Amino acid sequence: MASGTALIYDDEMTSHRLLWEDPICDIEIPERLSSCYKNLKCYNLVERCLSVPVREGTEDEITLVHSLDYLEVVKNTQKMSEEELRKASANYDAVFFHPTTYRCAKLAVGATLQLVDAVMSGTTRNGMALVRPPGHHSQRDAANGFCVFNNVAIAAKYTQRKYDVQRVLIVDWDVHHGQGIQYIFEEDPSVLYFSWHRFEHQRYWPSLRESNYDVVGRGKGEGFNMNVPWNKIGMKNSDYLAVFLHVLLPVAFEFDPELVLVSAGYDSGIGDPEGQMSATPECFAHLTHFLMHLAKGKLCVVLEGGYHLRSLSESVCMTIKTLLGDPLPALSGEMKPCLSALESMHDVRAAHKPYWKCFSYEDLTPLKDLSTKSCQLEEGEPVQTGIPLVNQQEAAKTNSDEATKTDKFLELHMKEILSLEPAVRTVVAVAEGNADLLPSFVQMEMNGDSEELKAIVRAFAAEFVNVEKVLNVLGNMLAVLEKIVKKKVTSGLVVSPEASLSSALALKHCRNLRLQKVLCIFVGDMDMNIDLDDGKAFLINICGKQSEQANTKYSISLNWKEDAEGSTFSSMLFGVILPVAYSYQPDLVMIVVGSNQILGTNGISLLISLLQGLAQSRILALIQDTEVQLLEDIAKPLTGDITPCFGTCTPALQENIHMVKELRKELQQEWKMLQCSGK
Ligand code: X5A
Ligand code: ZN
Repeated sequence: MASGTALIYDDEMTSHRLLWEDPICDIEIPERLSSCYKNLKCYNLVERCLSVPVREGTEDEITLVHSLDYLEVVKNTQKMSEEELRKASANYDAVFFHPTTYRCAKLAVGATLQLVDAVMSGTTRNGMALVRPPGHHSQRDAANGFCVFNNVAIAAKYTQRKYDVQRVLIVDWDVHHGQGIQYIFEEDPSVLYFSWHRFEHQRYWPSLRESNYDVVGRGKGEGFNMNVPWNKIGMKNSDYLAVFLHVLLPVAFEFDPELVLVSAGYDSGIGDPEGQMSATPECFAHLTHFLMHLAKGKLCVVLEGGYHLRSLSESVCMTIKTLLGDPLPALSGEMKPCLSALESMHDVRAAHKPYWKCFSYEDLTPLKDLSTKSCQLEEGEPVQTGIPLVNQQEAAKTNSDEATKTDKFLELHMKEILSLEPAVRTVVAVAEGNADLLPSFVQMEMNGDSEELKAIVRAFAAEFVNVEKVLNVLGNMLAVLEKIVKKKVTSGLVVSPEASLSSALALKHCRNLRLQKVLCIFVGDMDMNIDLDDGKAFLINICGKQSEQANTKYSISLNWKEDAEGSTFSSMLFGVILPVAYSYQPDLVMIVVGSNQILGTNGISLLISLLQGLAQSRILALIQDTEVQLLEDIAKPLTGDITPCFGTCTPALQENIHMVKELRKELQQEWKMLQCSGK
């Protein structure tokens, strides 16, 4: 299995720049690239990546997407005077050419292909290419929106040719619609294109009818184009998360791509003058983390937009840290999607209901008829850009005030979220009896004979103190728990024949350690004697047996029928467990795995791996079984090694579907991240 993260960057791509005054284009500056690289160095991330050199994309590669005529047009800009460059630029919407533009655009293509080669050949697991000019607006015959060649679209076609890949997923989290990518793959079912974008009922650039949610692809490609329009500015972490959980991820797992490409624009981040959204840098860590679970981890992130230098460079760092497998900072902010986001989510889910099994069981009220004029521009109504045209000076001043405010905010915010991070990503383990059961990559805990901890164990479970072995395991477990809480390590794994007893003791000790919120997840049928009354823990019980207990304020039960690795497992994961977990915002996740394996090993490792988005990746796993395979499947994701192999094609089980539906209905008021409709 491939490991490591590739980073592709070259200073030369900073030579392309705007030579004249143009208030629309003057945000696409060379410093966008250099400030990202500088910040990566500052976080010591450059030396942790495999540095891959750039190359030029060849004419054959460029013409996988673009016409020969257009290639000639761009080529000809090399020898133009400034006056001629101006004229050539004016042929397109929001574009500028420089004598080095052709060279840089070829490097941007080549850098992207180098990344794809590193990942597809298995040299690295994933990676990021920092490129300029960006690509997603450019079309077969046209430059558009600062974009010259469509780097990501070319990469998708190139991969399909060279590596005989059937399915590629493109996730476009740039705040603009990558209409160029949409046009290129509109009729192609082998490339699933997902884009969210500032839309404001078609009032925001590029103001296209075809950016709306009801445009789903054509011909054979019907259902393989997903547009999520943002009709309000100020979208937050919870809005982005909700769209991932309820729109993109269910479809992406069902599509089961062999490669994921990200059109990674960070103009969807806080402080950006174009996007006007509010997502903080760690949000991009979470988006990246989710995507790392697809295509066996083959994830290529390619820079598109992003115009607030601080926001852009912090978000890029968060993306690369996550690709490297670092623990994730907790997602900040109130976990409640706004009404406008809920409406967009409802609409796109309804539009895609005919094409995806994951939506086919949902009650989605029919769509509004968009052929009516309701959302279209009035004749002659001005198209809005990021900066309102009225009173430019005033606007420029407010914008720069805003930008400085965001700078200050981000400085504090990054300090805060990164100070919470454990020094290293380590997993500490405890096994009763023979330690050789555990995979070699975890570190053993030997402090269990601390008298202080033993006293706690004795006080807790007097009837077991005569069993020396149990006393040791429990003492060791408490030592692991303390290390996690004190941030000496990230996560821990404890094999205990008494998982139920261990979990009760662990939870009690969490209270001693003053943890406010512990998310407990029990998998398998086992006795639970944990005490939930003080509200400092929340229990999700995944069990095969029908439990008599009703759901309460502090616990829910998921009665799961038979093996759940198939399509319904994803509805439980993205439809219930993760929304509840993210809404709860725990300080620690404790997962207890009983011997009755109802999820299967793949299901367990996927669950554990995804839960690392919570509680700064602090997870204590308690395992009753000593089956070596299970231990590995649990230990591996805890080390940041994501290798889930996820079956998708099992038929949905009606009982499970029904259970998930009822549960969602029942819990939506309390757990807002479950919501995915404005109705
Ligand atoms: C790549 C990108 C934006 C163009 C905006 C023009 N382009 N108003 O973010
Ligand atoms: Zn953009």
